[in-house]
Amino acid sequence: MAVAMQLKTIREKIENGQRLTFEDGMVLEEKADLFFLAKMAHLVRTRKNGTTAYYNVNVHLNPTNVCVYRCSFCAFRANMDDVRAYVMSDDEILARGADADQRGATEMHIVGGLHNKKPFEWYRHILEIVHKAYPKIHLKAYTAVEWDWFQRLTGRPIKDLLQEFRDVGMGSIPGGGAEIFHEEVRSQICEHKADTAKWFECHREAHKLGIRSNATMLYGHIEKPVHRIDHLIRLRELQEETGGFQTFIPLAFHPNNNKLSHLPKASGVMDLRVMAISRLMLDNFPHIKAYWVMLGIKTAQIALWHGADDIDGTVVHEKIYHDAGSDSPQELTVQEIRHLITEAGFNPLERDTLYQEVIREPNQSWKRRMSLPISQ
Ligand code: V47
Repeated sequence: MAVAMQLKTIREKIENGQRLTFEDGMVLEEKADLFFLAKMAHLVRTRKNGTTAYYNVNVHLNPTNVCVYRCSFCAFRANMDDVRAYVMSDDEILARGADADQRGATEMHIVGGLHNKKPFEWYRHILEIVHKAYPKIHLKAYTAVEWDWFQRLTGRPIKDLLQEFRDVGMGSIPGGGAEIFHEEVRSQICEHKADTAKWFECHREAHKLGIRSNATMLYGHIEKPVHRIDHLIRLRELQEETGGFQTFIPLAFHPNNNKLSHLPKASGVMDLRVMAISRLMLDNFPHIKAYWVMLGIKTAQIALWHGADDIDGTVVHEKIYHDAGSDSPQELTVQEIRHLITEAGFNPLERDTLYQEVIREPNQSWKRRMSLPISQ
């Protein structure tokens, strides 16, 4: 079929709310120009989220960078005897909680290395102390790779571990560790850590328990278009089964200080293409996030016109990307975030981790509005 005809068929499917196939995804990757992708992704984005662009007020906590794994893309990890190695004390962790509370953060995003010597109880203890001191802050904690590690440490089913950690304060699961699911790539960039089946088992079990999660895709390294489309379709299939994913976050590979440093950084066009194709293929995901720390502020702003409806949050204390060479600032103020959303032509709306609207009181306190203004 001629390209124009193929794109016309895809356009009609999107306009009629029909699902795109793997082959359609490959046509988008290989034959559609950016303008076509932007137009189509914007249609879907507007259908799902109107002119709203979500953000939140959040703080990151990476309790240790010591990690048993050696993923080739990672600039954050350290060996136990590295000068860069650190392990946060309880006091330092609680100070981060106090900082989050003082900033009015509604979320703490907690992920880190898999420390050679730390028992799984240490990871649970972190949630316990933060939740006890700051119960209002939602703890989005530990990626599937960490849950898999806890299972390896204890020999217990992931479901039990999820329940146990939920009981002490875990609220939802971040989307990291997904990288690229296809074995041809996964075996080359993160051979030893949780495999694709484990990643999906963890998210499936979480969803079955009513725990929401996110999903990511690390692109712009050695993967090919076929691997990206395969990745998106696998996620779409689990979402069809459970409905437990909230947000998809495409993560551009940052090449500094890691074993893939010889690779070039993804271009702005590639960032926007991946964003738009993700919006189009993941028709059952309510949200697509343009993570400004990774994309840079300017690209994140324009990504709102390429399918994204969320730009993450104020993100204080982020380390994983900054260690890998991100030149984004260390944090954005709420005023800056609202300005960049408004300037792009969208309506900023502060959400909590579960996409409930956050209402700020003049006295600095905040509360969650229990129903969303826009039906998903
Ligand atoms: O899994 C690590 C990626 C992820 C590099 O759920 C790198 O809301 C690029 O998952 N270049 C962790 N990427 C971050 C993550 C995340 C971020 C923001 C929001 C959410 C969410 C989740 O970071 C890892 C890996 O894919 N990563 N090193 C690097 N050099």
